[in-house]
Order: sequence, then C-alpha cells, then structure tokens
Amino acid sequence: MSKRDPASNQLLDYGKKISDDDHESATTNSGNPIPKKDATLTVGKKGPTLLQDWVLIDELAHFSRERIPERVVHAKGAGAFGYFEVTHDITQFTAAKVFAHMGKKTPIAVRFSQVAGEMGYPDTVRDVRGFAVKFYTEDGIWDLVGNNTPIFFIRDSILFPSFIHVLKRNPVTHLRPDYDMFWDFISLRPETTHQTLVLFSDRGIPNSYRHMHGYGSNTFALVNEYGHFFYCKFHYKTNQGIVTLDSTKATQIAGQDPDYHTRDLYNAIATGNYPSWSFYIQIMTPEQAEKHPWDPFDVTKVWLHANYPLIPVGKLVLNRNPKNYFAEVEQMAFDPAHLIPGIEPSPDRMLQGRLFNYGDTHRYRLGANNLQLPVNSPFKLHNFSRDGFATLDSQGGAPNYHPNSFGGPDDDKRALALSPIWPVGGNAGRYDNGGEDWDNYGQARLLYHRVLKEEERERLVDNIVSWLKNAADFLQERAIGNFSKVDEDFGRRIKAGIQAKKKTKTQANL
Ligand code: HDD
Repeated sequence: MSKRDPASNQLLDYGKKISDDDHESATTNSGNPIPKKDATLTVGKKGPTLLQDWVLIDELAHFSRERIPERVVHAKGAGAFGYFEVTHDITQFTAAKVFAHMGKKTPIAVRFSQVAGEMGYPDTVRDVRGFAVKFYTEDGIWDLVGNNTPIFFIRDSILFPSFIHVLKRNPVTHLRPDYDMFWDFISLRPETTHQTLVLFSDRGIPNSYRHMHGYGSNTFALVNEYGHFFYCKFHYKTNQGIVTLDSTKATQIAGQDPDYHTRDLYNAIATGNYPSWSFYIQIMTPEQAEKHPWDPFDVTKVWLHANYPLIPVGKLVLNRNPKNYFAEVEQMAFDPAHLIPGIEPSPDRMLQGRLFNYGDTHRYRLGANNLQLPVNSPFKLHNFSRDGFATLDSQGGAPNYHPNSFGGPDDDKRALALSPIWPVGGNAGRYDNGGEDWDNYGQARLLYHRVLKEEERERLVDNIVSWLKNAADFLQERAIGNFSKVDEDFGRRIKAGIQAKKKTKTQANL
C-alpha cells in the first residue's frame, strides 16, 4: 500500500492499540451491554420487530438527533489545541495573568474557519478566514475571536446580518454566490472597499491554515496593575510564512479535496510539524486616541505600524489534534465577551455588537449550559447560575444567590481594581458611520500603491473582474466608480477587464 498520511491512518492507528481479546463490549447509550449488535429483536427470522427492542430504539433515536444547527457563519472549519507562551514582558500595559511572566504557558484551543460557506463547503474558496483562539487561563476563558485580516468590511455591527446575507445563498434561487446581491451591498457601502481589496488579493485564498496570519481585528483595551488603560490591537503572525493559492489552482483543489486545509492541519500536527505564530500587540494611549486623525476604533482601518509598532509578546503553538471533531471543535463556543481582568473592550462599534451576538448564538446552537461542555469550560466556576438543559456542574451545594451569609462566592477585589472607570459622553443617536466623512478609500489606496507589487495588483484586478463581470451592468458601474476613487487607473483596469470578457463572450456566441 502506498505511504498514507496520518489522517488516512486514523483507524489503523486506533486498531493497533486494541489487541483482539480486549475489545470492549458494545453498549447502549445507558451503558447496557448489547448481546448482538447487528440484529434487531424479531419474532422468528422473518417476523415483526418487538417494540421492547431498546437497543434498536436507543440507536435510531439518537441517530436522528446527531445534527445540530451549524454556525450561522464560519460553519466550515478545523480546530486544534496547544499552548500560548510568553516571550516578552508587557506587564507595563496589562496585569492580565496570561502575560504575567516570561516563559508562562497557557493551554489554548484554536478554530480556523471560512466565513460564508456551509459545513460541507470546499476549504480553498476565496473568503476571509476565521482564526479564533481560546485561552484557558486561571481567570477563566479569554477568547480572541479574530480573522486572518486585520480589518473588516463594515464598521457597524447592525450591518452584519445583511452583509452575511449577501455572501450566502439567494433566498429564492438558493444559489451562491449571487453576484448582484454581493456587488449591490459592497458598492452601496463604500466602507467595504479596503477589505474587498484584501478579499480579492492573493490573501483571499490561503494555501493552508498554517500559512496565514491572525488578527484580533477589533480594538481592545489593556489595564495595568495601576488601573491605567491602553488601547490595543492583537496580531499573531505565522512562523510558517505566508503562502497563498492562485484562483485556478484553488478551484482545482476544491474539486479534488474539499477538506484540503483541514487535512493539512491534521497531518502537520500528527507528524509533529507543529505550526506556530508569533504574538504581538500594538498600543495606543487614550491621549493618542483622543488626538488621532480618524476614529481609532474604526475596524475598516489598520493602525499604521510606523506610528504604532508591533510589540512582541509571545507565541502560539498547536501540538494536539482533536480526539473527536464534534465534541471538541463543533461544540467550541468562542465569544469576544469572554475577557479576563486586565483586558477590556473598547468603544469599537463592531466589537460592541459582537459582545452580545456570540453568547446569544451559542445559547441557541449549543444550549444554555454550553460553557459547561469540556471544550468551553473554565478551570473554576463559582457563580449563581443553576439548572437549564444539560447542567453538568452543580457547584458543590454553594448558595445559588447573592448576597448570602453561608460562604458563597463574592466580589473579586483584583478584578474590581482592574475595572477602569471609563470617561464617556455625547448625545445618544443613530450615527451612520459609512459616509464619505469617514474616508472609505485612503487605506485601500495605501494597500494598492504601497503594499501590493505590480503582479499582485494584476491578480487583484483579474480576481475582481472574475466576480464583477457576472453582476448587472449598473452594479458594475457603481463598483468601478468606487474602485476609481481608490485609484483612477485601478478603476480603468477593472473596466477594461470586464469589457474584454464581454467581447470574448460575444465572439464565442457568434
Ligand atoms: Fe463573527 C463567528 C470573527 C464580526 C457574529 N466570527 C465568528 C468566528 C470568527 C469570527 C473567527 C468563528 C468562531 C468559531 O470558530 O466558532 N466576526 C469575526 C471578526 C469580526 C466579526 C474578526 C469583525 C472584526 N461577527 C462579527 C459581527 C457579528 C459577528 C459584527 C455580529 C454582530 N461571528 C458572529 C456570530 C458567529 C461568529 C454569528 C457565528 C458562529 C459563532 O458566532 O459562533 O456570533
């Protein structure tokens, strides 16, 4: 047999550990030994099945309840486990215990994903990739739920459901991508321009989950032991190097191996080729934020590294595959609201909406006690929540109310000291943050001119044309109008690309 990869050998490897005479007895879900696994209880060989065949009912009834709702976005993904290790001292910025001292290690879980495809979608499609990191700290779970790009399409979470709708299937045709939906929304909300360039650049199709960076994307805040806070952005840069797939190769792989990224990650870890990322922060003081030329909480923009250099912190290493995908990856529940003392949210309007939505979606998808599932549960749980479906932890008889006089959990003084008093002010109102006064093109222009090389700009134009050519003419014009505001020549090249495609199509139909 030709050499097979570890993923193919999973059952062979399992079987090697089980000698012939120590097979476990098969049981029902209630642990009752099964006399004959492959035969229903019938009257005679050809007679009817007896209702009392609990073995049959137990298995069939569980079988029809195996699927749960897939994630409403980021449904296709892969996960692994490992550790975060501190390599540099950042205690001047934060008292968060996870960064307490050099060499400190914290167990982590990571889930990589794509945004728009369903669970069975091919890995190598053009899409943003999720890069969510769960830190199991002594102060509970910290979830850094990032992507492989430092920015996002929109800067107000109220637009998120609509944005996801235009990536998903047309509600009538059930087809995706629906190019009119996509380009209608993208061209009507020009704040999407910067991330649209990233999506259609080479970064839009990573060669593997190991060969892409990760970013917390939103702006957070760090609080040090004196209660001083600093705004921050998180970056985790691959130590494997950035490697991408061109559209043609990616389409070919999508047909041959839809789980190409999942397989790569599993095999890399199974062969001891542990992927790692170097972890950095950028820091902005509240005073700098006050004077910043544009809203530093605008997640469609990056903080220029020249002004806010990357500060090294540590590294993320993945060195264990899941023992069971459903139990450990499908049930992972990441939530940007899972924050630990020393790390706080910022007024970033996208983050603010996320702080509600993740917990809400987990309660729907995994139940009220999803945080008691092993993959999601903190090392210690001392609170007043009880009961609900699938309660696993009754907290040892402690009072289920507060205040109490019987030694129940009480305020954490350290967490209180690290909870800063935030200065906020202004008039409540609905301020649309997508207008021209928000500069929707400046950083897209920097990306186009300063970051991309000429051959990358050519591929960017081709990739946009390959999508935009399928949209209605008026949408093409509006989108080209936006791209022209990034750079006149950029708009012209996209227009020429579409016209060339139309000409070829006309000639083909002659
Ligand atoms: Fe989100 C999942 C990342 C904006 C609402 N998001 C999800 C996942 C990642 C991100 C990595 C997959 C987590 C996993 O692997 O289980 N999302 C982001 C980033 C964003 C972002 C980096 C912008 C900077 N997301 C965003 C907004 C909202 C959501 C604005 C809603 C207000 N995201 C969700 C969600 C998901 C989710 C609906 C779907 C499945 C889940 O949470 O667990 O709650």
